[in-house]
Amino acid sequence: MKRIVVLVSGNGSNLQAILDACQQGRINGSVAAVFSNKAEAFGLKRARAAEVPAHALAAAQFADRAAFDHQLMLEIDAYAPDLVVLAGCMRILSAEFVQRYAGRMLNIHPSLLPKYPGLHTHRQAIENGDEEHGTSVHFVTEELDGGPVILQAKVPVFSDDSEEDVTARVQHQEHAIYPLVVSWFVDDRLTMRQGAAWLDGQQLPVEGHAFE
Ligand code: NHR
Ligand code: GAR
Repeated sequence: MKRIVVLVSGNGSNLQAILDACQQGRINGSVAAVFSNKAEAFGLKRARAAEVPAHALAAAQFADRAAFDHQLMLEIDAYAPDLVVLAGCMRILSAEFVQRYAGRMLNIHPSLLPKYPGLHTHRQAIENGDEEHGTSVHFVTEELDGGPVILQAKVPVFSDDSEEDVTARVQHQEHAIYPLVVSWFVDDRLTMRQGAAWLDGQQLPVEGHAFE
């Protein structure tokens, strides 16, 4: 059984989708531990409810970013993960951290990358009058939200949508695609090579896998 460590900062609904998929056998692995940079993150409660070890590390208790990331790596490595999953992790990770888990760290970002890296993606999609928005699962590299895309899901944006409407529509898709991509990884179908994502030995296009 492959071991997954999940990093959250907040609600943890994507963590929940992954926990559920593991429990239901849709992911052939288990969540070994959950870490948060916010002690109050609801994701930690979800982990404990699933009897998964849950840890909070407060950035304020470390001298600098390097010290925080170093401690986080030490604690993650104690669980010997095959895969590190960022699920609403709102803290930017250092190059050292990214290199340690290169090729075995995934993120879900709420936009159709390369559009809208960074924060406030739903607001930007609405303000720009986009008719289409979505979410992307990608390998994490040193370039923020710039690693190779594995899978995207698209949603429509309607003219009278609020930011909450769009967020809910996007998150509904996230809960379907993130467990699927994690299952590909734990089944050894997915790798990162030459700066690209590969599924079943095929290099994926820049927008990720396209379902037939
Ligand atoms: N780290 C690296 N190196 N590469 C990525 O692609 C990363 C990453 C860490 C997190 C998630 C990302 C997203 O999906 C992610 C991808 C936070 C911010 C941000 O600006 C931006 C992107 C993402 C996550 N955070 C503020 C910051 O200044 C918030 C302050 C804080 O708590 O750290 O870091 O959108
Ligand atoms: C998700 O929609 C994820 O795409 C986004 O935050 C939400 C977390 O929800 N990630 C980012 O914005 C990263 N900067 P969750 O905690 O309920 O999984």
